[in-house]
Amino acid sequence: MRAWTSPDPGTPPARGPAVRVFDSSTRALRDVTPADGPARMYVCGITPYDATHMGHAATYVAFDLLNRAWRSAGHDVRYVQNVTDVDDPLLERADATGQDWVELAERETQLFRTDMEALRVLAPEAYVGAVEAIPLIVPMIEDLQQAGSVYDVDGDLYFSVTRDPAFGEVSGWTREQMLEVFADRGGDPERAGKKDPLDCLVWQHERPGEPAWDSSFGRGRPGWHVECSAIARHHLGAAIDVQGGGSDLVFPHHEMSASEAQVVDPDSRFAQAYVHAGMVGLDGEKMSKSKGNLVLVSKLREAGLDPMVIRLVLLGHHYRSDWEWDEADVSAAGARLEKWRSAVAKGAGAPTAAVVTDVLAALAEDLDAPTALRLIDHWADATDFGDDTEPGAGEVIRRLVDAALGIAV
Ligand code: 5CA
Ligand code: ZN
Repeated sequence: MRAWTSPDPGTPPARGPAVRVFDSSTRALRDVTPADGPARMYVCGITPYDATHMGHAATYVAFDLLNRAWRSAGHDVRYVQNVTDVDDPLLERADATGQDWVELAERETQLFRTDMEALRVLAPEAYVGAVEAIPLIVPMIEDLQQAGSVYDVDGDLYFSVTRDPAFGEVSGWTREQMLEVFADRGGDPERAGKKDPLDCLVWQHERPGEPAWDSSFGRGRPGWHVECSAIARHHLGAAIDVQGGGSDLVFPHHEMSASEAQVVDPDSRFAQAYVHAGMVGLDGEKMSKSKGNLVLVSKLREAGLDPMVIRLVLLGHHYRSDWEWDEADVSAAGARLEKWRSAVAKGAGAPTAAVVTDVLAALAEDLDAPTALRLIDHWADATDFGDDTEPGAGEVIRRLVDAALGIAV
């Protein structure tokens, strides 16, 4: 499907260093310099209802920082994102509210696009819906069948997790930990007839009143995890650099999709790094559609808030930390943006060379946006205070915050 309109990625005033990010799988920082060719990144997209809340926005802005850090280091980036435009929660929401599921998904996906544009998130090269990907997903399930890792339970097809010797390595969790959350996160550990309670659905046969598509294993629809492994594999190949999403996807989603990919392509680890953004909360709980405690990007935009202020609020928290949306951060970010804008507008300003180096270094070292913001603050304060040593300093900083942080001043 169509992505959103990408902002100009800009060019930073200097080249940035090699990029390292925290890999959930090895629990260490990992150099994600692509071996050859472009960096390949797959980030799990929205299930299109109740979009775009601040948790979604924070996650996509985090991976936008990675995209920009790679570009600053001189790499091209192939970025792919999906839209889970058919799945149980979407169908349930459509049902509960008397809407057509296709219309609901299209409307919410469109809203998400406009929010991403407003937040100046670089668009993926391929933006792929689950429905349109069914012709890719079915052959992936056939490949899994060929590999002897799929079995039938009353017409539904399950993936045998034990067929991947590396199953468990993405999350590093014990079976007990996995079993504890599996049911809450779309799994069905209790279903009779499964070989292992952790096995996951790859194809669900047609249910009355639900959408279904033809396949070599009968009419039905794909399971969630195989959607992402099939889309990533088709658009990026068997071994990608970064698999990304929020930390709620570590298990089962990223564990399962990696295992499915690795069973089909046993010679490659699916992703070099599994990178996860922290959870944004509100009033002491994770912001989530199921709880309904949402702050929507579009609502704040409608109320006249500058999207760059929203982006600055998000960037003020390290992407890996869990944090709470707090109205007070909005006015602080507004003041910060004003300060930056007035300093940049002066033209001449405080020296920039060290600022440029340090901001790019902070972002290349696990996307440390809070440090980058403080460095820009110091420059703006010095400039505001009257330091006009460097002619054209404002333009250098404007380019820097545009390309590296996605902030238009
Ligand atoms: N469609 C699937 C991924 S294939 C999905 O998880 N959709 S979602 O709409 O629930 O979430 C979209 C993205 O936002 C995911 O990467 C998810 O991890 C992230 N996300 C969801 N809630 C939050 C939150 N409260 N804070 C941070 N990120 C979140
Ligand atoms: Zn996904």
